[in-house]
Amino acid sequence: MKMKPLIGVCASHDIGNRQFFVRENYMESLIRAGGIPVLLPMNTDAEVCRQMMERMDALFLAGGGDVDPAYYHMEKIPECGEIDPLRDAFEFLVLKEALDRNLPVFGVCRGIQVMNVFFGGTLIQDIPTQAGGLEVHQQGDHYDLPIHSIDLCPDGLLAKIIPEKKIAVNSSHHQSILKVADALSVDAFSEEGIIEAVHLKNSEKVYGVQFHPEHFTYKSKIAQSLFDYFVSCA
Ligand SMILES: [Mn+2]
Repeated sequence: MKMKPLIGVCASHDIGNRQFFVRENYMESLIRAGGIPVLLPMNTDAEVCRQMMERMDALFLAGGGDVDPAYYHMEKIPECGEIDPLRDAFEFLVLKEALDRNLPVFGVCRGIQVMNVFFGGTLIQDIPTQAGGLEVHQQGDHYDLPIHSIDLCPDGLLAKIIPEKKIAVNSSHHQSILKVADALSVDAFSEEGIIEAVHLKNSEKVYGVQFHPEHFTYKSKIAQSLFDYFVSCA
């Protein structure tokens, strides 16, 4: 039987309790898609990160806290969340290693933001403060229910994976992309113009979404298809 691809997963970090952790539904969605997800332990040893990605077939960037605005050359505003220097440093290291190897990369929520900052874009540090008080992007609970819709750009990668013009999504983010990196192309917007999906211009296997499809995959083919497509690229 064909060996299933190994999907390196950048997960979360409980700094106080010194634990790495990951939401089960990310792992379930990746397994359902035919991959074997592997939690990557955060570290900043460049050689360890290089060898880690040498063994992986794809990189998955999960949701989490805010990227240090220093990475996009902006002052941190008080409404920006707590930052995690280890997670930031680690994810930028493994993302570079993955791209150097032409591996598929899929980013969710913080993942799309890490991707945009990596390629030179900037972020809205707090949507309620910096984007006119929009509250709809933080639904708080019931993450397997949609809270807003997004419009898929007709020629975008997302529209290729999901053959729809508009889909309903959940939302659990207080940050989003401000300036899109030149290397990235926007694939979906919310009604108010919040960027909800991007992909790398010269690659159809590097992409990210601002919503959380992992909460829907148990019941939605559309949500699962984002993971299926990713693993099929690996
Ligand atoms: Mn949203």
